[in-house]
Amino acid sequence: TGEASGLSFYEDMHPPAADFRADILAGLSKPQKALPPKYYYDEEGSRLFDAITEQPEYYVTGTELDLLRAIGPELAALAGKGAVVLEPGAGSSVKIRTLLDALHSPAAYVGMDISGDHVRAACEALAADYPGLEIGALCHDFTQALDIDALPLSAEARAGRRVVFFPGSTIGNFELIDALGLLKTLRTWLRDGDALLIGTDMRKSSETLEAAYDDKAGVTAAFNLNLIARINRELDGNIDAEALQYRAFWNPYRSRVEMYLEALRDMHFTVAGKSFVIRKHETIHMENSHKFTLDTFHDLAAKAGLQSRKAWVSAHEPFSMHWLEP
Ligand code: AVI
Repeated sequence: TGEASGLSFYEDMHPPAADFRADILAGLSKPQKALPPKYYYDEEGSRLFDAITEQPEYYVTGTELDLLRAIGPELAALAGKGAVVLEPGAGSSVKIRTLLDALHSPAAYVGMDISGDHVRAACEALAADYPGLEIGALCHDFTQALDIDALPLSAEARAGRRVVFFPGSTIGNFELIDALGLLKTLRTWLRDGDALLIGTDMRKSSETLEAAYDDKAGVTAAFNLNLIARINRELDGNIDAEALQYRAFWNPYRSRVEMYLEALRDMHFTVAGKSFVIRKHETIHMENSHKFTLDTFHDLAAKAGLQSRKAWVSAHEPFSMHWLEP
């Protein structure tokens, strides 16, 4: 435990370091080339993602925030007084503020992220605005086990209901088998009476979905090409980003938007000293964004030992929030 201004604690759980070079080389060596989307988020990538959330076609963020505001009183009633909010992958400060403002005198908030600097800064900013709230920050990879009982929380916070908050439909970016694994991991943080509050985007028309993931201003395309630029810069690569065309399409059979970069011509390139070929029209698979119905998500949650207590669906573009209990 180290002291940090305004924080009750900062703990570094030493998440295993990601191996950018090995992961990128492995992805480029697959028959269907694929890059892990977790590497999108360098400084420029995080800035571009924020810009995506402001595009008129990308309904996801605004819809979820409106829904969260609308259901605030119901969330407060379900959480009761003195809840402890735990947020894996602490991301959007506006969403967590919306939740904290809705709850009846929450006892504590614990933010966690794989980047220690990021989570510490985000939690310190929150602490400055919520001076009475016990706030802790954890450098942790939320796909790994975590013993919540071992956190240095006050006695009051230990007694509070735990509400794990996982907004943004981030769960949709995982392959279903990994989404199930993640739900099972989050399930281990919960005792009887605790809850997982999770946002999931829903199926809708292919037009709406394809526009949301390929905005007119080209921000999502730039977000994808930024990972190519990062590979060229950090791994001494020479991929011609100009010869890659971004494409997003709805796959109804797998209920997901799939994002690709397509080669406009044959290309030979090297990354970290290794040679690769990509043929004209061949693609690099960049990301998936799964879309659910209430039933498909509840089935997945049930497999992870989580039952739906309550679900809310936004009135406009359908997006759902779920209150799940063990
Ligand atoms: C972070 N995640 C929920 C986004 C999504 O909607 O799947 C990532 C994204 N990729 C392109 N646009 C948004």
